[in-house]
Amino acid sequence: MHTASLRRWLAGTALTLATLAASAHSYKVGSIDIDHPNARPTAAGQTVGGGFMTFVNKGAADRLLSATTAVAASVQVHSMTMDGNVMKMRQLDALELPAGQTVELKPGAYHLMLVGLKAPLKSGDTFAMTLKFEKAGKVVVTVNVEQPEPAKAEPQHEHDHEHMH
Ligand SMILES: [Cu+2]
Repeated sequence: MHTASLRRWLAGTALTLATLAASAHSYKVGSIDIDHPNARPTAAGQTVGGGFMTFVNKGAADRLLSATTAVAASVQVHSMTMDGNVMKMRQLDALELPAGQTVELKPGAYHLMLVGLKAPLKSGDTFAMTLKFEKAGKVVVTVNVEQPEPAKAEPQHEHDHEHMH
């Protein structure tokens, strides 16, 4: 299911991780707080991109059912796990948001995959994304396109990803 352009996207995300800074912004729908929706800039010709944010569920268990945006043909919920040295992505039907828990979407873990980008995402751009939760309902968030700052010290497991490139 994954293509060369996706591999390029992964190469970009392997460098990232620790960021969180300047332009933090957050939203609230029902009992769910949505913190700092962001996406990585993409190269010309790249048709997929990663979307990230943090969900803090202060109420009963809920699920993120879908996400849509005008900048991509579709948005998929993906999980990513290491199977030995092989990074595997899997499309999920929904993202589980357990009661009282925080679920962080970030490179190398759960993420939103923007599929069929209509134009490259440029650092500094923003775009709207509609999130639909099973219980909390719909909310429109603004996604910031950000070039992550280089991590000062990469977590050890990130080095494993280098074998992929
Ligand atoms: Cu993915």
